[in-house]
Amino acid sequence: SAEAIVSGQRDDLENGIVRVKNPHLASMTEDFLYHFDLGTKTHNLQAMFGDVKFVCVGGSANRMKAFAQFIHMELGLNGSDSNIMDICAGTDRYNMYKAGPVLSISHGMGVPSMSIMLHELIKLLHHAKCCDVTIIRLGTSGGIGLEPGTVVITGTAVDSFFQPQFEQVVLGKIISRSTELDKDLAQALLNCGNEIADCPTIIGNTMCTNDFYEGQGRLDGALCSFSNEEKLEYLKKAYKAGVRNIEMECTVFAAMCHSCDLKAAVVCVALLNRFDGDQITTPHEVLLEYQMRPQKLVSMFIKKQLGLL
Ligand code: R2B
Ligand code: URA
Repeated sequence: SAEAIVSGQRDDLENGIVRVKNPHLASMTEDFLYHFDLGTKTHNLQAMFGDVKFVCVGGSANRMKAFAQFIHMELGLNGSDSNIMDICAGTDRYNMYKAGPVLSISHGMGVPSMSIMLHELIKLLHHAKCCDVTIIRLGTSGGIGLEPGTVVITGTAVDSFFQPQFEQVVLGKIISRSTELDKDLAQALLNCGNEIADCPTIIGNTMCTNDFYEGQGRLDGALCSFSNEEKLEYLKKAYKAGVRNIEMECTVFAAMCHSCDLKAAVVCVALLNRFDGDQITTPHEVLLEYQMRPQKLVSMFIKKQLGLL
């Protein structure tokens, strides 16, 4: 890759410390992570985050708070899980919670929101000298040819053309980055899913789009420029390309984590089968149970990694 390892970052590589790929950072006297309201001058990031081994991210602030409370309980940590505070309380852009070695953060909806969060998160982990970190996105998605409630662990994150790449416009030019994810991590997560009752789990490709409606071939948005036949043709083409679910962040997540050598995985539950419709009318309680599936799966994985299972 054109992004060379600059001196200093070579040591980080050897120590397993989370790396950044930006030669300008080393010469900054202060780094303020604006959307977290955290900074290298105002906070002792190493003391606050140095022991983090697992970072779990997801779109919704409430769900990521619930996950922090859930994993706090699952890991048998001291103190009440209801005392978990939002570390980013100084801003309402993202919410962040810590339970022992697990950091739980919301990233909002869509690629731009995810990428801003990841720039600041990866720098935070780097400044805190965190080492051997695993990062997992826990999310929701629309399934293609799947029973609703199926958990999809992403094999390959692909764009709307089914390509394993993330394209970003930088200085008026398109930069393309690989969306490779960790194969062993995906397999280990699949094994966890298979051990949990009522948690159908598969590995499949996940398509990332920049819209929930037209961008995902939905007929029920405020605008729609295609027919039902054209929609089904596109979804069938996606299925043939190995795509099993659609969401809105996986490519940038995979690309940024891959660039910084972070072990990464995407675990999303499919809320509906897009061959059967577009609207999500499943009862609230059923949706809540579906959304617990990635959490239970990732909790089992973390407990195994920590030798608690
Ligand atoms: C899944 O769900 C959200 C849209 O409803 C989006 O953030 C995503 O990737
Ligand atoms: N999230 C998405 O992005 N698409 C869906 O269909 C469901 C959840």
